[in-house]
Amino acid sequence: MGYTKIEEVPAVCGFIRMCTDGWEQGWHERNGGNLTYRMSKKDVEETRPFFDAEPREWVNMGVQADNLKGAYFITTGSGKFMRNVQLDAASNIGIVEINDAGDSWRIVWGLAGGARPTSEFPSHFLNHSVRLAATNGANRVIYHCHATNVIALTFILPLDDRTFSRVLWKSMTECPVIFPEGIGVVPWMVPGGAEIARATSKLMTKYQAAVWAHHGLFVSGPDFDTAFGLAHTIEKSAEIYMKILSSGKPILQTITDDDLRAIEPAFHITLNRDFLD
Ligand code: 2HA
Ligand code: ZN
Repeated sequence: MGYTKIEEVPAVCGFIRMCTDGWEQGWHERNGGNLTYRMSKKDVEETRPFFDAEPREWVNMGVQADNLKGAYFITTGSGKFMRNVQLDAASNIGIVEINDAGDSWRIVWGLAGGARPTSEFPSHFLNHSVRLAATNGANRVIYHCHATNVIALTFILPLDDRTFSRVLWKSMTECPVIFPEGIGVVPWMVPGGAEIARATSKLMTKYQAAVWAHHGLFVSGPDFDTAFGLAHTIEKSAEIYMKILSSGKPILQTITDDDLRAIEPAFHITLNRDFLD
């Protein structure tokens, strides 16, 4: 309690840091990518002293979730650049409150000058709902980035969950430990709409992350470190695979399915059986 600036509140500080981290990775050209965080009661109490005297008008989202009625989110702004968040939070990010019907938001802080939440807010919102249910309330972060090598892979691999999961598991040893359930793949779709939101949220009932073909990566997590770490791990594994292919050399050895099975007892994980030979 008693923060002098909203940027000092841990939730806001962590949110801003993640925007900068993503920018520094090269995943957020121009206004690419977006981030949302479902606030805890403590986060809301710590930021409330900075809320506007009058909240702005309610805006219907075109999607609805019972388990997010009355929730508060920190969100990046539509058309805003990740690289600018650290310089001017109030213009580039904001806090929105969800109504009692779970179908509309209103801005209570930030997004100055008539800005609005990210164009992908419907996708983020539905996926918060799905991941909240799938993790018994643990999930708080949804993050979308234009991860370069993940996008590149969607031009040369068949667009199915099994192929992507196996390639990523086998390109870096700790990947199966970090996403043992695998990863989903969404075919090319128009960004920002309810259709991509629904297709993604269907996959996120069983995965922590989904690839958007020719577009980017969509990940979830309980906190900023874990969500960012997941995106970073997936993108790094994709980068290694792209480097292997780009070398033009034949692959002499790889991680086998037996190797994958051998990891299970050591790390107390169970790999998705549908993705093992
Ligand atoms: O420009 O990345 O998917 C923001 C986006 C939309
Ligand atoms: Zn995007």
